[in-house]
Amino acid sequence: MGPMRTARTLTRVNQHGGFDCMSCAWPDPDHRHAAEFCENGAKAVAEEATKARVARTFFAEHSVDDLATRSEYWLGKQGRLVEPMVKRPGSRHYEPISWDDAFATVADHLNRLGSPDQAAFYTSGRASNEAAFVYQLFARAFGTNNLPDCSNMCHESSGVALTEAIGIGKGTVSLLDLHGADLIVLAGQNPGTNHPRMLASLEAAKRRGARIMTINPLREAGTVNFRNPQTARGVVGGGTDLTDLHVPVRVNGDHALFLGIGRLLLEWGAVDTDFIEQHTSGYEDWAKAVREVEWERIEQGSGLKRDQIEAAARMIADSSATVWCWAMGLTQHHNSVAIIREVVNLALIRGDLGKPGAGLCPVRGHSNVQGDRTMGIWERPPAWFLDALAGEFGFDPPRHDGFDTVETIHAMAEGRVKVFIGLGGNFAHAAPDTGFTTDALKTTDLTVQVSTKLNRSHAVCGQTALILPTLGRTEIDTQMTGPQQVTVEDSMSIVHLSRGNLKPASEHLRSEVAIICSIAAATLGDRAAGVDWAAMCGDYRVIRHHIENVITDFEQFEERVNQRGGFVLANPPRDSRTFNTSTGRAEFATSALTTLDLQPGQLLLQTFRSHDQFNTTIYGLDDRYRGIRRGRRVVFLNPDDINDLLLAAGDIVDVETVWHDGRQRVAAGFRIVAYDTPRGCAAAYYPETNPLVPIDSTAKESNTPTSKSVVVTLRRSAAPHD
Ligand SMILES: Nc1nc2c(c(=O)[nH]1)N[C@H]1C(S)=C(S)[C@@H](COP(=O)(O)OP(=O)(O)OC[C@H]3O[C@@H](n4cnc5c(=O)[nH]c(N)nc54)[C@H](O)[C@@H]3O)O[C@H]1N2
Ligand SMILES: Nc1nc2c(c(=O)[nH]1)N[C@H]1C(S)=C(S)[C@@H](COP(=O)(O)OP(=O)(O)OC[C@H]3O[C@@H](n4cnc5c(=O)[nH]c(N)nc54)[C@H](O)[C@@H]3O)O[C@H]1N2
Ligand SMILES: [Mo]
Repeated sequence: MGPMRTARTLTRVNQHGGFDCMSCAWPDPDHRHAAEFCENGAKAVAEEATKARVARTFFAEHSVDDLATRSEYWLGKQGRLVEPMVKRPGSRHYEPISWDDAFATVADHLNRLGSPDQAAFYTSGRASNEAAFVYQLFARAFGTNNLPDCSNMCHESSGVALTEAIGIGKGTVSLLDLHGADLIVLAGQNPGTNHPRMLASLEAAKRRGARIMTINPLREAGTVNFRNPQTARGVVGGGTDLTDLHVPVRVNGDHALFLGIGRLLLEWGAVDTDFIEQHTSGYEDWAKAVREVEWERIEQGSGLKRDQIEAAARMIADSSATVWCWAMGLTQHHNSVAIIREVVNLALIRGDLGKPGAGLCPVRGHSNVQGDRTMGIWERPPAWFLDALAGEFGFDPPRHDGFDTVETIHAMAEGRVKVFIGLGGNFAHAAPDTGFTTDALKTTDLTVQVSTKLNRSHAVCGQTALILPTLGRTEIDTQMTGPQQVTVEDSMSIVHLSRGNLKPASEHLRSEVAIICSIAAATLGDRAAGVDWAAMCGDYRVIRHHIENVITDFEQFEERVNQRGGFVLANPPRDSRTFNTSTGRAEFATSALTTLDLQPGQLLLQTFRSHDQFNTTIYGLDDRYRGIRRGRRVVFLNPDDINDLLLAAGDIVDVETVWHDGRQRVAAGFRIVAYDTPRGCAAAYYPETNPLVPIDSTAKESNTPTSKSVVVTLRRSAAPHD
């Protein structure tokens, strides 16, 4: 970025009057440091503020077929997109197009569809509240609820489980709770890499006497050898252990583990009977079922010995207030909703809701993924939301459910969705079953990507394809009424402002809000006459005013969000132990234990992130916390499994999925790395492994792809290794 630009940019990250770091959704403390960002936040900022540019000559040189063969690392390194580009039917190259012609092209395609449901409007969780609100408004004014988003692949299981259990699809803790906790459980989460600023909170809690338990097939750096991530040296290198107890559960073993813990807590009478009586429903059924689960199944399912489970249960029984944190290690399995409901069950028997220092904490990924959902980016909108939209804007929004991410892919494959629009993200490579998804995207008439940088989704496109380059978070966004600010909601439901301070990467860039409003105006013409797209685009306060009128809890939005630090949305379970469920109580769930039983030679593969990537954006080829240098095609295995398979560390193997639909799914050329992980477990990086995740392998109820439990086999590779 250059030293001056770097200094100017990084000093504004997560500061009052600055921009919200786009690397994760962890909240900012009230008393901020001069450097309220981490190593990986700095990488995310540098990636956006790069001086490299993708000029029109680049597209003349590289066909879409050429781009499709390039790695995400190479694509990302080309720099920022600078002007709108179009790939026309029959052509293999993108060429420049004016903004007005681009908008007219989208409008023309949308208006030619037989039904509005033949279009899908995808959102990645970096979109601001303002962009998300106008985007869903446009989709619904156009006539569809087809609003798939990255959340469908991320915390959807948490949203479903929490809504059923406690009546709100969000976590119930604040930073103060975390700092005041007696015990913090980190299940299926790697904060050292993915939420480094969380480590500072964990350290603060620890200094006040909290204990920390990690539940993970891997001992992840940061929690086992902590160093303040806000110092230059980062996390690794002789620090102290944050973790008091590491529970090496096998991949997908959490349901069995939590049932085992529940059984012990019941046996020991370590339950908060007052809380259970006053605030919950379904306890007796749950307790009866849990008492009946045999220890043999618990041990076999979790991959843990009874004494290991007892140690975990003891730590929970000894805690007066526990914060339960989790992320993708729990949400991306076939039984994720059941797993998360089991976490909630444990929190309920311990009375950990609406109590200081305790609560549920699904740690969100994308910096505004929670806010986007609050703004109505949801394929299954509740009736009250649609009623409020109708009242505010005077049109009839569609009432039937739309498509989520996996349903959208199927609909494209079957020719039921013809136009795909992506507000950010990298659908082609973030979605499961790369081969299937790629074929599906290619059958569409039009794909539109609103993007800051080049990625695979620009190469895997429809007959006509548009790249609409947009401003990033770090950049000054000037509209008719002057510079604009946007708002975001973090993982703990705090809504606050974000304002970029860098000169835009190109004078031709438009903001996401401006792009959506222009497409909407071009498409809808006189339809939805109650919506003034130009007014919203010219002054984002107009959008916030509409949000205030439509969405509960946003009273006096403008005034409150302009207060230092923003404001916290209401959270009934946390604020008053109020539960918006059918019984008005927090609900226990009883779900049968289902385990994935592997045949000899099979392994359970989880696909996760290296320290040098943000989702499909690859910053570098190292993963230094796990000791990996210059390569991403590696597969981590238990040394005994390597022996049993008659292989050796360093061997190159092809990974093949075991699945029942007759399709072959292979990812070739992975180097074996011996690693401390339970028997039968394998791990490899996403998105290189997305070809292995079957499109129909999704979680019950949430339909989330099972990116953390793919049954695979390995065989010696004939492919060259990169
Ligand atoms: N730097 C950086 N920051 C990011 C991101 C990024 O890519 N890079 N991505 C953002 C996004 S969108 C998200 S959703 C979050 C993701 O944050 P994480 O959820 O931390 O991301 P993953 O790398 O998928 O790691 C999942 C963790 O779960 C463990 N795990 C896997 N399977 C199981 C299991 O069956 N049981 C248990 N108990 N554990 C399991 C893995 O070993 C790993 O430690 O981070 C956000 N922040
Ligand atoms: N196998 C496997 N698959 C997974 C996962 C996994 O753990 N394993 N994790 C899943 C999860 S948790 C998630 S959240 C999804 C992520 O899915 P996505 O959100 O779709 O993917 P990203 O890689 O975050 O998107 C990166 C692209 O966003 C664009 N971009 C960046 N900043 C901006 C901006 O400010 N505005 C706009 N308009 N565009 C911008 C850039 O062009 C960049 O290339 O992937 C999911 N897929
Ligand atoms: Mo995510």
